[in-house]
Amino acid sequence: MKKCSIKRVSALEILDSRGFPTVMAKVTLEDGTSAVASVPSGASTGIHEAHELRDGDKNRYGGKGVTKALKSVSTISEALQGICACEQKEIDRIMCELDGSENKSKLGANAILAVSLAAARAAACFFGMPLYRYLGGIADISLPTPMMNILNGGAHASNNIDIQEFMIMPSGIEAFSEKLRAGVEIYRALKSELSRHGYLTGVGDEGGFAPDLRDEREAIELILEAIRIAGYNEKEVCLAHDIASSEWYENGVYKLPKTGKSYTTDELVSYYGKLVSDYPIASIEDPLAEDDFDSWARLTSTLKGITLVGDDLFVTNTERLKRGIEAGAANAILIKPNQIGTLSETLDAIRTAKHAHYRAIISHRSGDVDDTFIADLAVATGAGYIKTGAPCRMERVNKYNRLLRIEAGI
Ligand code: 2PG
Ligand code: MG
Repeated sequence: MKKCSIKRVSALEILDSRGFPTVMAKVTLEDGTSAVASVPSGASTGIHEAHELRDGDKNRYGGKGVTKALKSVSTISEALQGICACEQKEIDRIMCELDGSENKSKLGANAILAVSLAAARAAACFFGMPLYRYLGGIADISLPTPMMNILNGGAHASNNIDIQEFMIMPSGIEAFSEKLRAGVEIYRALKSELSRHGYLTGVGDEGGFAPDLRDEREAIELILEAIRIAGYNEKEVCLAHDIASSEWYENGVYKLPKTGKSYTTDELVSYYGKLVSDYPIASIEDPLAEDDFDSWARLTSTLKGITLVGDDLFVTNTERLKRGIEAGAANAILIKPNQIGTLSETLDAIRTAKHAHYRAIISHRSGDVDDTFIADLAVATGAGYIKTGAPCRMERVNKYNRLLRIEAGI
């Protein structure tokens, strides 16, 4: 038995940032090294995501308990005994085979991913390496630009705004710490601006403000004003949105649940054209529904120069991504490890994207955890961008703080 072989895997039901149960797994190696990893959970989930196994017992956490997933981890523990923790592909292959389903519905992607990530972390600890170094090798380090969601709407807030995310992207600023500082200063300026206009400054699920506003244009204008007040310009900081439009889509029509407006696909395409010509918007995520590859392709050839990010469209799934590349749908993919359920498949999707010159943006979930794995993943893969919320609420800020430590080498 090698010292780095897996001795046992255990798991615990912990809570995510919304107070819902989630899975933490602990991988212990033969030499006594151990590491834990926890998995996040989405609210605006794509229908093609890997399955998150929940108990469904309404008497416990309203059905959201994960004790079945904990049982899966016990099954996984037996299957992984004696496997070297640095054999990530083998570990992930064994778990997928053990599950045997299309979408990890038998063991649960939440159980499988927690183990997959904890195994990688245990291997990094075993070798005494920082996680990003273990995952990325000796390549030069490049820190990602944060895409900070400073105003929340859609499924992440109970305000009257249908667009899910209003992000700022300090891509025109050099160092990560300075990008972060710009984000924080703009966030603070936005808070003052909102108060000055008499709006509430409570926050949504991802730490962005969540006031009732006149409409999305007012939200954008308040953010642009905050950028200016904080002393930055549009070359340094631009805007990005996650529309999360699959949440609106019903029988060929986009019906906005909060405002009651409705759009056809064509109307929505021209709406985006107008928005990007009126405002410094660099990136739009999920502008169209998750299965409409044709309209996505049309939008991608129409909105030249704009990053169009497939989240629900691709669900971190290499096969769906390949279909998109073939069709010319989108030019970027959002990477959420829990959409696919293993680290190896996550890395595959990133590799496939890079190969096709699609941008890969590493992302948190709206229900996140006190685990910073995605920060190391963003550095290790040189992804260039990370989406991990506002500089507010510790499950968001912990990723930023981890990146500061990596940048400083501390
Ligand atoms: C998204 C994510 C993260 P959720 O849609 O991109 O911001 O939200 O985790 O609710 O799917
Ligand atoms: Mg999204």
